[in-house]
Amino acid sequence: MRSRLASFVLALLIPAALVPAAGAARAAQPAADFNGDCVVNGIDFTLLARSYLTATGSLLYRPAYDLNHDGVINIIDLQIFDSQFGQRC
Ligand SMILES: [Ca+2]
Ligand SMILES: [Ca+2]
Repeated sequence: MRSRLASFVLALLIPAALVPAAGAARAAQPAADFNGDCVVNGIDFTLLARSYLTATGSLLYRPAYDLNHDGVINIIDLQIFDSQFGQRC
């Protein structure tokens, strides 16, 4: 919840059209947005690439990058990533 002071300051600094209303629904974050910046781009690809061809038990395996949750980060996850590339929140 945004404080009244924060809302006031935002109203002074940012045009109203750019400020979401308090409680406004936000589009769902794509699963492939690994760094949480609300866009699936090359940065997320770099993160996935570091764990490519790893499986559960590997030090480099990251569950978040296993987009189909099968315990392996491979071409299937890359295809899912590709289908989400460019998506935004
Ligand atoms: Ca991202
Ligand atoms: Ca997988």
